[in-house]
Amino acid sequence: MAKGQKAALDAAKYRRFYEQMVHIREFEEECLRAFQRGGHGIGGYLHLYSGEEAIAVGIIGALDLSAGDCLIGHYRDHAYALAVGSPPGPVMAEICGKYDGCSKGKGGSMHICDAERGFYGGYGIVGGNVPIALGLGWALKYRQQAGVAVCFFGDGSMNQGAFHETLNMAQLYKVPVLFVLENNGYAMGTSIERSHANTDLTDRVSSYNMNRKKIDGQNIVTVYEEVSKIVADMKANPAPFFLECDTYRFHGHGAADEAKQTVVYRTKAEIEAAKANRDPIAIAAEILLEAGVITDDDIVRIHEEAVVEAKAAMKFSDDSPVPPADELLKDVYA
Ligand SMILES: Cc1ncc(C[n+]2csc(CCOP(=O)(O)OP(=O)(O)O)c2C)c(N)n1
Repeated sequence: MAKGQKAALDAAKYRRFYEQMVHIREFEEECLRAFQRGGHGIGGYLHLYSGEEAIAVGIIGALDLSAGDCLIGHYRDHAYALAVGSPPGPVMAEICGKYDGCSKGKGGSMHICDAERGFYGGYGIVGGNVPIALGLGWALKYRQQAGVAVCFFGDGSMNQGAFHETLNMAQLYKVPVLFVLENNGYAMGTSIERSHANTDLTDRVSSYNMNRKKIDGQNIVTVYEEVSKIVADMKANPAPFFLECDTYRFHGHGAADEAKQTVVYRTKAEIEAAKANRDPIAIAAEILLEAGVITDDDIVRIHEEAVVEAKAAMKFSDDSPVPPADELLKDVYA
């Protein structure tokens, strides 16, 4: 649905989606501030999802996690955890390397996980989660469960050999994996023009004879409605699907390149234009206000609640101890 179009929307559902997007945004802004001021334990990696929230929220909102649907992410993974309903405190504590984190502080920002809620984790190796998603989908098929496995990845993954082996096998064996390309235009500082011989990335998978579509990843209504249809079809006739979501990331690749991104690979004007015209939260606000789903007061209240929740998550993390030394080798498999 385009901006400005009136539609009857499920008010409770879309209010919830809007809240989730704002909560994810504020949670990550709190992470960035903590990274920049230091002292909270966020060292090394911190990859923020700001600008891409409608994808995680719309897609996860279209799944039935309690009935077997599941997902695996890549390293830009905080939003997936929050969207499946992981409590923000343990997610923040994990990002900060604390003992009350969802992986006891051993995973960090790139490895948030909540298998009980169907989220099989973030993944630090670019493209490494793609064959694992095939295994998740295969398990559903093998057990004759009517679910789908969702795999989120960026355009960088599409230049890995394992990506192409996985798509070929998924289509050959009709494994119900929804492959979700979050195309934000860059892999670290490399634009798709500099790394893909064919920049039409949906067209790139045509050789696998797989159902595929490209959508606007900034519009929560589009994402939710399209994915609801796709998932219903995948459950009726198990087969994989490739979905390209056109999106943009507002921050640097990681918090560490926040300051130098505009010197190295993109202009400040490009980022500012995306923030002004392609912010999924602003787009949702406009659509939902017009549809009468939320009010201006709701917007203010939701934002304030999100700020309070993010600060409480950081306090939870700050109050948590660092993992004790005798934990170092526990739960470590490789
Ligand atoms: C196998 C492998 N090679 C290189 C890296 C270093 N690396 C980390 S993120 C990244 C870029 C990935 O970009 P993309 O898949 O487009 O995801 P985005 O950051 O845009 O969400 C690279 C090359 C890695 N983590 N794994």
